[in-house]
Amino acid sequence: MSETVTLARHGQVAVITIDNPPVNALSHAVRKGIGDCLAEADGDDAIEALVIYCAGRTFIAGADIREFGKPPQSPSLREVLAQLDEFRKPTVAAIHGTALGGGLETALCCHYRVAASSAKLGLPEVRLGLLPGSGGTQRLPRLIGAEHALDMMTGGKPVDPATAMAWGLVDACTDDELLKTAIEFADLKITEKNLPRISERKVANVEAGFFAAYRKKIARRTRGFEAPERIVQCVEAAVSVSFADGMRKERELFRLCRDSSQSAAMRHLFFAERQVARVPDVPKETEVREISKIAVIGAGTMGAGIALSCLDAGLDVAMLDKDRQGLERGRATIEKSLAAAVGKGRISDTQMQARLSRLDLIDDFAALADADLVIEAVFETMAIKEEVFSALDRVCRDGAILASNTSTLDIDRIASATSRPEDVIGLHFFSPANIMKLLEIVRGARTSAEVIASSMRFAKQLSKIGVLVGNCFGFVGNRMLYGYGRENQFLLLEGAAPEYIDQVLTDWGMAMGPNAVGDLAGLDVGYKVRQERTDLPDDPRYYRVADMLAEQGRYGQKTGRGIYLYDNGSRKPIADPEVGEMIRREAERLGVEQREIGGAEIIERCIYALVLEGAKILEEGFALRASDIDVVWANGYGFPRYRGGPMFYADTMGVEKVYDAICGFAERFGPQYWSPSELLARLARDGGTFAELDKE
Ligand code: T1G
Repeated sequence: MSETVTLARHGQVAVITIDNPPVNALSHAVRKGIGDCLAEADGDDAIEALVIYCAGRTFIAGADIREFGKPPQSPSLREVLAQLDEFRKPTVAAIHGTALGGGLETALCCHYRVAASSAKLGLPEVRLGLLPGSGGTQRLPRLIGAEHALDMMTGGKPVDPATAMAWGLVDACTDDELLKTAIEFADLKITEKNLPRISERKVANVEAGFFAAYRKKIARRTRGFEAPERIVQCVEAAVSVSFADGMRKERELFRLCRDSSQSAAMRHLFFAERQVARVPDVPKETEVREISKIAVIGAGTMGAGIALSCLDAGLDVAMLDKDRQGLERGRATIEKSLAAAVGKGRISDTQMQARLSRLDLIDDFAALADADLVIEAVFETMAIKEEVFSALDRVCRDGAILASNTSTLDIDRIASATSRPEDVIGLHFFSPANIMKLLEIVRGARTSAEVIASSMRFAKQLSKIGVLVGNCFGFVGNRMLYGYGRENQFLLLEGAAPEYIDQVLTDWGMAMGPNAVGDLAGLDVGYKVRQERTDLPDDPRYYRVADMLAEQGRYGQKTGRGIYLYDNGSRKPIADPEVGEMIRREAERLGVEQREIGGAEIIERCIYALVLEGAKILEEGFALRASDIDVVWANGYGFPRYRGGPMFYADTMGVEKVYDAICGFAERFGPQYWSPSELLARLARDGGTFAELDKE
């Protein structure tokens, strides 16, 4: 018995307790400890039943992801779970917190499962580019049927105990004293003659054509992603071959996933999304300010979305707009979104009403006096923002945090409109603000460590991923987006059809193509930003197509026409031959020669433009780590998680290969946009990677 895993007797029932903070991951010590305790319990006749329990905040949250890529250490999880599966005496898993991955697989090897009503149970391996590799793909469908099992494993979402009870995944649910309940449950099973062993069951009947239909159902959301298809193959084996053969199939496919670049990319993001919270000059013990009263200035799309995000997090929100109609529109936007969530069963009507009861509509700045945090979301015009911040400076209490949701404007200039620049910060939300997980936290030159730490914690309060970025134009995400969008625009002039560019990039893994994104966001938005800029390249081709469309009032979905057409309110883009002809004529006028362009060139020019700008951002110190840049693009711009983010992708392709391609583009298209950064040249020359750079 070790410190990490102990065995204690409670009458005839013994309890194995795992204590491996922070999430009881199945490290080597835990696996060995469980195996030793099972052997001891098996040999002790005074023990008639067994409970597996975890100390701390959660049941086992899975295999220890940090052990991946290292030499395997015996016993493997499969060996320990085989020992548990064959255990002769009744075994009960007592589940609280999150029983995930190998944790749920451990519970599935027990005869029974008792869960706290607040627990969550899931097999989220797919989110790491993996599949449940310790029997989960074989046991889960035997217990809850093929469809529920596939939904859980290909989606990766955990279920609550009520659902789990309904599906037969847990045998009892309790509101309190979980361990006591589990021991009593085990006690009652001591005389049970036919202990239910999942490995001996069959999967409930599956209709002919089920798997073909299921593959069709998930095809769109899993395109290019290997793990989901392999999970389907495992469940097909669970239905068609013996348990032992199914386990062999699972092992074979698990190894393919584990050793794939897709899984390496997703494990990279898993840790990168936790690393963002570490800011070298803002130590963990930095004092944070209590944030419970929020004020949002501006009730437009972004302001209402930000207010809703705060309401969803249980905060009180005062939303201010200069006119009553604007306020009512903002409230209506929030109500509509909440009603849609009720309709989808995401929240109850009571929860919707509770959120609305915490929303206060105000039209007087004086009402902001007691706000802990004010988030400005007014027009993207510096003059207006300076006016707002000067007013906030006059009315807000000392210690209030004053944040701007600006997506590009200079935080230092906004801060200079106040007498308290140390309390000013950028909180750049991504639309829709209540859905997108990314929050760019923009530090100004004088933003205090306390305000940064408070903002990082605020991101967690909203269940968002807060990435600290520097105050350059466009910060990190949008600054990189300009290069990506620029190449799309040039490719249009050079003869690539918008729908072809979008198809190539979505097949590559982007959630949406750049042209569909432009129509979704509104071509007028980018147009207005470009009108405000004084540093645009002296190049008539630069965003010329987007400007032409905006000047014709073709803003995109909001006007029914953008680069695509949209049939009365539909969001489905339809290619518009008129636009194709317009681009051709403009290319001719600009002297741009049109030609056939292959998919590889489209991907390299758009994605390497991201890598090049990301390297410059790192070099200039506007991002703390290359992995932070990956987190921004995976959570704010639909970059495929199974490619790890632009910088991880460059490492995967080989930095030298990317550098050579960029130098080739510089020769072909001129150095104006493709002059390689010093950092990129150095990494290419020394055979370095962005991952190693982050460790320096
Ligand atoms: N292994 C190692 N470390 C882990 C870990 C894991 N499975 N899960 C979390 N951590 C660390 C995390 O890096 C962070 O460390 C700290 O714990 C707190 O995490 C065999 C092969 C459990 C819902 O995918 O979803 O089992 O930054 O900040 O927000 O078939 O962690 O403090 O140093 O996320 O409260 C399957 C992954 C693995 C679950 C808690 N399991 N974890 O969330 O805290 S593969 C998973 C989570 C597997 C089997 C297969 C979440 C959480 P640090 P946190 P949280």
